Amino acid sequence: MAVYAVGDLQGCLQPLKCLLERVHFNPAVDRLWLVGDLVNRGPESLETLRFLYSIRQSLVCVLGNHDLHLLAAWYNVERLKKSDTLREIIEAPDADQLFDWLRQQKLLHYDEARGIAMVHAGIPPQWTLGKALELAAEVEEVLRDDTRLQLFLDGMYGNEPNKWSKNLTGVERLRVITNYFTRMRFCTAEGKLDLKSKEGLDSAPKGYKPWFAHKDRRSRHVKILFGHWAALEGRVDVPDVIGLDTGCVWGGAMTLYNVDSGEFHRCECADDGTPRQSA
Ligand SMILES: [Mn+2]
Repeated sequence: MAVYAVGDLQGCLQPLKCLLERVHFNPAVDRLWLVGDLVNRGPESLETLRFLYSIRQSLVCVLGNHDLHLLAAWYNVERLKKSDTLREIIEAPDADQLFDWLRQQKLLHYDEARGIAMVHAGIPPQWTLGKALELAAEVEEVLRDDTRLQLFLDGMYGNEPNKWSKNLTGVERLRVITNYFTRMRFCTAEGKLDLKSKEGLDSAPKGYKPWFAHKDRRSRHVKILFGHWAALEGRVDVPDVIGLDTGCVWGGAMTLYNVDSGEFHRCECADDGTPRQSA
């Protein structure tokens, strides 16, 4: 049995299949971990979700900002923007099944035996892994709760509050937790978020750093796999923090990481999300 983790798919199904063929992925024995942003922007969001659903017994997924946006658009189609490529999913005959599966997924996964966590954007410096798991579970519970889900999705958008406080309640509390796990790039050592800066490392305002670069980060003793930040191109330079988004949907590559051996594989992505011949 092998465990493979793959970066942001964003509806690019062919590069995913290229990677799975490369490692002879066998869903009967192997496991596939996904860092989220399964859909949107790429050419085959609906087919990607259908494929993932078909191998759901072999998957561990965490949700990204685009996945949550899809859930919100499912409840309120007005949420769709021009650049979104999600309408085909909402209008699909099997949409209910796909949504029910999607909302069962986590924001933070921790494999205790391996000592490895997986999250879409990151874990803010002021949270231990234990705290992060506890707060991720609060949002995961709401995602599965029919009576509270829509209220959360309607209130999910926004950049405030920009810092965690244990006194936060209701949708503000859920919003800041969700922003840390699914949208964060830069923050201060105390975990104050900057959600406005562009992706480039030189765009951080004074006092802000990539979430993983704060040296007293309280989750630093755990290995963390994450996606979301294509501009890093996988270059993180912090031991035990592995960035897997290599910008497939932007004409970059899709990256697969063998969680146990540490080996990387890449399939190059053309602008339309189809794999190019690659070494
Ligand atoms: Mn993302």
